[in-house]
Amino acid sequence: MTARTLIAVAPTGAESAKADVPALPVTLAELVDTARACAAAGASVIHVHVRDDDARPTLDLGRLRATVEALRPETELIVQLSSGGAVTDPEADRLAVLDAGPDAASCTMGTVNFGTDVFLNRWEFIVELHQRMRERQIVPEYEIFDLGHLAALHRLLDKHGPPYGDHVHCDLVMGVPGGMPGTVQALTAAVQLLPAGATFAATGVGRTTVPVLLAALSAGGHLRVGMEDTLTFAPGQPVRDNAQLVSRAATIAELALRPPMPVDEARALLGIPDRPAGASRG
Ligand code: KMH
Ligand code: ZN
Repeated sequence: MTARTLIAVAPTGAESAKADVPALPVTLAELVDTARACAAAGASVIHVHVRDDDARPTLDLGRLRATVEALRPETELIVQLSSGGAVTDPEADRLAVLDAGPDAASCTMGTVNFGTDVFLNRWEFIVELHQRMRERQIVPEYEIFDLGHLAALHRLLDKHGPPYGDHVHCDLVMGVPGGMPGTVQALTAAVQLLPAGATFAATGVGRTTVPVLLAALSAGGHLRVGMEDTLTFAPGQPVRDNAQLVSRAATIAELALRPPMPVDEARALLGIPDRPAGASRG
Protein backbone atom coordinates (compact mmCIF):
# COMPACT_ATOMS: atom_id res chain seq x y z
CA MET A 1 0.00 0.00 0.00
CA THR A 2 1.47 3.38 -0.92
CA ALA A 3 1.79 5.87 1.92
CA ARG A 4 -0.01 8.54 -0.03
CA THR A 5 -3.12 8.78 -2.15
CA LEU A 6 -3.07 9.85 -5.77
CA ILE A 7 -6.16 11.95 -6.42
CA ALA A 8 -7.30 12.42 -10.01
CA VAL A 9 -10.07 14.83 -10.89
CA ALA A 10 -12.44 14.24 -13.80
CA PRO A 11 -14.14 17.62 -13.94
CA THR A 12 -16.43 17.51 -16.99
CA GLY A 13 -17.10 14.18 -18.73
CA ALA A 14 -19.20 13.87 -21.84
CA GLU A 15 -22.59 13.04 -20.43
CA SER A 16 -23.95 16.02 -18.46
CA ALA A 17 -25.43 19.08 -20.14
CA LYS A 18 -24.28 22.53 -19.05
CA ALA A 19 -27.93 23.61 -19.05
CA ASP A 20 -28.68 20.98 -16.41
CA VAL A 21 -25.46 21.47 -14.44
CA PRO A 22 -24.41 25.13 -14.54
CA ALA A 23 -21.31 24.47 -12.38
CA LEU A 24 -19.86 22.07 -14.98
CA PRO A 25 -16.60 23.49 -16.43
CA VAL A 26 -17.02 23.54 -20.22
CA THR A 27 -14.97 26.48 -21.54
CA LEU A 28 -11.20 26.53 -21.59
CA ALA A 29 -11.16 29.33 -19.01
CA GLU A 30 -13.49 27.34 -16.72
CA LEU A 31 -11.35 24.25 -17.12
CA VAL A 32 -8.12 26.10 -16.31
CA ASP A 33 -9.72 27.69 -13.21
CA THR A 34 -10.97 24.26 -12.17
CA ALA A 35 -7.53 22.73 -12.65
CA ARG A 36 -5.91 25.39 -10.46
CA ALA A 37 -8.49 24.98 -7.71
CA CYS A 38 -8.30 21.18 -7.78
CA ALA A 39 -4.49 21.20 -7.72
CA ALA A 40 -4.63 23.44 -4.65
CA ALA A 41 -7.13 21.05 -3.05
CA GLY A 42 -4.89 17.99 -3.52
CA ALA A 43 -5.32 16.61 -7.04
CA SER A 44 -2.29 15.48 -9.03
CA VAL A 45 -3.98 14.29 -12.25
CA ILE A 46 -6.69 15.87 -14.40
CA HIS A 47 -8.77 13.61 -16.68
CA VAL A 48 -9.97 15.86 -19.47
CA HIS A 49 -12.99 15.88 -21.78
CA VAL A 50 -13.53 19.05 -23.79
CA ARG A 51 -16.66 20.77 -25.07
CA ASP A 52 -17.40 22.89 -28.16
CA ASP A 53 -18.75 26.46 -28.25
CA ASP A 54 -22.23 25.08 -27.57
CA ALA A 55 -20.92 23.10 -24.58
CA ARG A 56 -21.39 19.80 -26.41
CA PRO A 57 -18.72 17.10 -26.07
CA THR A 58 -16.14 17.16 -28.85
CA LEU A 59 -12.87 15.46 -29.78
CA ASP A 60 -11.81 18.35 -31.99
CA LEU A 61 -8.04 18.04 -32.16
CA GLY A 62 -7.40 21.78 -32.19
CA ARG A 63 -9.36 22.19 -28.98
CA LEU A 64 -7.61 19.25 -27.36
CA ARG A 65 -4.19 20.67 -28.26
CA ALA A 66 -5.18 24.12 -26.98
CA THR A 67 -6.41 22.56 -23.76
CA VAL A 68 -3.19 20.64 -23.13
CA GLU A 69 -1.18 23.77 -23.87
CA ALA A 70 -3.33 25.94 -21.61
CA LEU A 71 -3.30 23.56 -18.66
CA ARG A 72 0.47 23.02 -18.62
CA PRO A 73 1.71 26.48 -17.70
CA GLU A 74 -1.12 26.97 -15.21
CA THR A 75 -0.66 23.88 -13.07
CA GLU A 76 1.75 21.03 -12.51
CA LEU A 77 -1.11 18.54 -12.91
CA ILE A 78 -0.56 15.45 -15.01
CA VAL A 79 -2.74 16.00 -18.07
CA GLN A 80 -4.65 12.86 -19.01
CA LEU A 81 -6.93 13.14 -22.05
CA SER A 82 -9.97 10.93 -22.39
CA SER A 83 -9.77 8.61 -25.39
CA GLY A 84 -13.23 7.41 -24.44
CA GLY A 85 -14.95 10.61 -25.51
CA ALA A 86 -18.71 10.22 -25.81
CA VAL A 87 -20.46 6.97 -26.73
CA THR A 88 -21.13 8.43 -30.20
CA ASP A 89 -17.49 9.25 -31.03
CA PRO A 90 -15.89 7.29 -33.89
CA GLU A 91 -12.78 5.21 -33.25
CA ALA A 92 -10.63 7.32 -35.59
CA ASP A 93 -11.36 10.47 -33.57
CA ARG A 94 -10.69 8.64 -30.31
CA LEU A 95 -7.29 7.49 -31.60
CA ALA A 96 -6.46 10.98 -32.85
CA VAL A 97 -6.77 12.30 -29.28
CA LEU A 98 -3.21 11.03 -28.79
CA ASP A 99 -1.98 13.57 -31.36
CA ALA A 100 -2.71 16.33 -28.84
CA GLY A 101 0.39 15.26 -26.89
CA PRO A 102 -0.93 14.64 -23.37
CA ASP A 103 1.11 13.09 -20.56
CA ALA A 104 -1.43 10.30 -20.25
CA ALA A 105 -4.67 9.05 -21.78
CA SER A 106 -7.43 6.69 -20.81
CA CYS A 107 -7.74 3.28 -22.46
CA THR A 108 -10.99 1.46 -21.75
CA MET A 109 -10.52 -2.29 -21.62
CA GLY A 110 -13.79 -3.47 -23.14
CA THR A 111 -17.33 -2.79 -24.22
CA VAL A 112 -19.95 -2.01 -21.60
CA ASN A 113 -23.62 -1.14 -21.54
CA PHE A 114 -23.79 2.51 -20.55
CA GLY A 115 -27.29 3.32 -19.36
CA THR A 116 -29.37 3.03 -22.49
CA ASP A 117 -26.26 3.37 -24.69
CA VAL A 118 -23.32 1.09 -25.46
CA PHE A 119 -19.74 2.22 -24.87
CA LEU A 120 -18.01 0.22 -27.61
CA ASN A 121 -14.38 -0.81 -27.22
CA ARG A 122 -13.45 -3.56 -29.68
CA TRP A 123 -10.39 -5.68 -29.04
CA GLU A 124 -8.54 -4.43 -32.14
CA PHE A 125 -9.24 -0.84 -31.13
CA ILE A 126 -7.89 -1.42 -27.63
CA VAL A 127 -4.70 -2.94 -29.06
CA GLU A 128 -4.29 0.01 -31.43
CA LEU A 129 -4.69 2.51 -28.56
CA HIS A 130 -2.22 0.62 -26.36
CA GLN A 131 0.38 0.45 -29.14
CA ARG A 132 0.00 4.05 -30.28
CA MET A 133 0.37 5.27 -26.70
CA ARG A 134 3.59 3.36 -26.38
CA GLU A 135 4.91 4.79 -29.67
CA ARG A 136 4.02 8.34 -28.60
CA GLN A 137 5.30 7.97 -25.06
CA ILE A 138 1.88 8.50 -23.49
CA VAL A 139 1.08 6.65 -20.28
CA PRO A 140 -2.24 4.80 -20.33
CA GLU A 141 -4.73 4.59 -17.51
CA TYR A 142 -6.70 1.41 -18.11
CA GLU A 143 -10.40 2.08 -17.46
CA ILE A 144 -12.13 -0.95 -15.98
CA PHE A 145 -15.94 -0.87 -16.03
CA ASP A 146 -16.45 -4.59 -15.43
CA LEU A 147 -14.53 -7.63 -14.23
CA GLY A 148 -14.13 -9.00 -17.75
CA HIS A 149 -12.14 -5.89 -18.60
CA LEU A 150 -9.43 -7.12 -16.24
CA ALA A 151 -9.25 -10.42 -18.11
CA ALA A 152 -8.84 -8.36 -21.28
CA LEU A 153 -6.06 -6.34 -19.62
CA HIS A 154 -4.13 -9.52 -18.76
CA ARG A 155 -4.52 -10.65 -22.36
CA LEU A 156 -3.37 -7.27 -23.68
CA LEU A 157 -0.23 -7.22 -21.55
CA ASP A 158 0.57 -10.88 -22.27
CA LYS A 159 0.22 -10.47 -26.03
CA HIS A 160 1.41 -6.90 -26.58
CA GLY A 161 3.74 -6.10 -23.71
CA PRO A 162 3.82 -3.44 -21.03
CA PRO A 163 2.66 0.14 -21.56
CA TYR A 164 4.91 3.15 -21.98
CA GLY A 165 6.33 3.88 -18.54
CA ASP A 166 6.33 0.16 -17.68
CA HIS A 167 3.80 0.59 -14.90
CA VAL A 168 0.18 -0.59 -15.06
CA HIS A 169 -2.36 1.73 -13.44
CA CYS A 170 -6.09 1.09 -13.61
CA ASP A 171 -9.15 3.12 -12.76
CA LEU A 172 -12.10 1.03 -11.60
CA VAL A 173 -15.15 2.91 -12.82
CA MET A 174 -17.95 1.51 -10.69
CA GLY A 175 -21.69 2.00 -10.57
CA VAL A 176 -22.30 2.73 -14.27
CA PRO A 177 -25.71 1.25 -15.15
CA GLY A 178 -24.53 -1.79 -17.14
CA GLY A 179 -21.11 -2.15 -15.51
CA MET A 180 -19.91 -3.54 -12.19
CA PRO A 181 -21.73 -2.17 -9.14
CA GLY A 182 -20.11 0.30 -6.77
CA THR A 183 -19.81 -2.10 -3.86
CA VAL A 184 -17.06 -3.32 -1.55
CA GLN A 185 -17.58 -6.84 -2.90
CA ALA A 186 -17.08 -5.79 -6.53
CA LEU A 187 -14.07 -3.66 -5.65
CA THR A 188 -12.47 -6.55 -3.75
CA ALA A 189 -13.07 -8.90 -6.66
CA ALA A 190 -11.54 -6.41 -9.09
CA VAL A 191 -8.48 -5.77 -6.92
CA GLN A 192 -7.83 -9.52 -6.75
CA LEU A 193 -7.77 -9.65 -10.55
CA LEU A 194 -5.28 -6.81 -11.07
CA PRO A 195 -2.02 -7.73 -12.84
CA ALA A 196 0.94 -8.19 -10.49
CA GLY A 197 2.47 -4.86 -9.52
CA ALA A 198 -0.44 -2.81 -10.84
CA THR A 199 -1.88 0.11 -8.90
CA PHE A 200 -5.48 1.22 -9.03
CA ALA A 201 -7.77 4.12 -8.39
CA ALA A 202 -11.52 3.80 -8.09
CA THR A 203 -14.40 6.00 -9.09
CA GLY A 204 -17.94 5.48 -7.87
CA VAL A 205 -20.60 6.98 -10.09
CA GLY A 206 -23.54 8.84 -8.53
CA ARG A 207 -24.64 7.56 -5.14
CA THR A 208 -21.79 5.03 -5.07
CA THR A 209 -19.23 7.88 -4.92
CA VAL A 210 -18.56 7.83 -1.19
CA PRO A 211 -18.81 4.06 -0.57
CA VAL A 212 -16.35 3.41 -3.42
CA LEU A 213 -14.00 6.14 -2.16
CA LEU A 214 -13.94 4.59 1.32
CA ALA A 215 -13.51 1.06 -0.05
CA ALA A 216 -10.68 2.12 -2.37
CA LEU A 217 -8.78 3.83 0.43
CA SER A 218 -9.22 0.80 2.68
CA ALA A 219 -7.93 -1.50 -0.05
CA GLY A 220 -4.79 0.61 -0.58
CA GLY A 221 -6.07 2.22 -3.76
CA HIS A 222 -6.10 5.71 -5.17
CA LEU A 223 -9.03 7.96 -6.01
CA ARG A 224 -10.71 9.62 -8.94
CA VAL A 225 -13.42 12.14 -8.16
CA GLY A 226 -15.17 14.86 -10.10
CA MET A 227 -18.30 16.09 -11.80
CA GLU A 228 -17.86 13.64 -14.69
CA ASP A 229 -19.27 11.03 -12.29
CA THR A 230 -20.76 12.87 -9.32
CA LEU A 231 -23.26 15.72 -9.40
CA THR A 232 -24.76 15.42 -5.92
CA PHE A 233 -22.52 16.09 -2.93
CA ALA A 234 -25.01 14.77 -0.38
CA PRO A 235 -28.72 13.95 -0.69
CA GLY A 236 -30.48 17.08 -1.94
CA GLN A 237 -27.21 19.03 -2.25
CA PRO A 238 -25.78 19.59 -5.74
CA VAL A 239 -22.00 19.62 -6.04
CA ARG A 240 -20.77 23.23 -5.79
CA ASP A 241 -17.68 22.66 -7.93
CA ASN A 242 -15.00 20.07 -8.60
CA ALA A 243 -12.69 21.40 -5.90
CA GLN A 244 -15.37 20.54 -3.34
CA LEU A 245 -15.12 16.88 -4.37
CA VAL A 246 -11.31 16.94 -4.39
CA SER A 247 -11.27 18.59 -0.94
CA ARG A 248 -13.55 15.92 0.48
CA ALA A 249 -11.38 13.17 -1.01
CA ALA A 250 -8.23 14.82 0.39
CA THR A 251 -9.77 15.17 3.84
CA ILE A 252 -10.84 11.53 3.94
CA ALA A 253 -7.46 10.41 2.63
CA GLU A 254 -5.79 12.36 5.43
CA LEU A 255 -8.09 10.74 7.98
CA ALA A 256 -7.07 7.39 6.54
CA LEU A 257 -3.42 8.40 7.13
CA ARG A 258 -2.78 8.34 3.40
CA PRO A 259 -2.62 12.05 2.52
CA PRO A 260 -2.77 13.37 -1.05
CA MET A 261 0.21 12.55 -3.24
CA PRO A 262 2.26 15.44 -4.64
CA VAL A 263 2.52 15.61 -8.42
CA ASP A 264 6.20 14.64 -8.60
CA GLU A 265 5.47 11.47 -6.66
CA ALA A 266 2.44 10.75 -8.88
CA ARG A 267 4.65 11.11 -11.97
CA ALA A 268 7.16 8.67 -10.52
CA LEU A 269 4.42 6.21 -9.57
CA LEU A 270 2.81 6.26 -13.02
CA GLY A 271 6.08 6.27 -14.98
CA ILE A 272 5.53 9.72 -16.47
CA PRO A 273 8.76 11.62 -17.11
CA ASP A 274 9.17 15.05 -15.57
CA ARG A 275 8.05 17.79 -17.88
CA PRO A 276 10.87 20.13 -18.89
CA ALA A 277 10.06 23.68 -17.72
CA GLY A 278 7.68 25.36 -20.16
CA ALA A 279 7.67 22.33 -22.47
CA SER A 280 4.73 21.03 -24.40
CA ARG A 281 4.91 17.83 -26.44
CA GLY A 282 1.91 18.78 -28.62
N1 KMH B 1 -17.80 9.10 -21.62
C1 KMH B 1 -17.75 7.68 -21.58
C2 KMH B 1 -18.50 7.10 -22.73
C3 KMH B 1 -12.99 7.72 -20.69
O1 KMH B 1 -12.99 8.93 -20.47
O2 KMH B 1 -12.03 7.14 -21.14
C4 KMH B 1 -16.36 7.19 -21.62
C5 KMH B 1 -15.45 7.69 -20.59
C6 KMH B 1 -14.21 6.92 -20.38
O3 KMH B 1 -15.65 8.71 -19.94
ZN1 ZN C 1 -13.87 10.20 -18.95
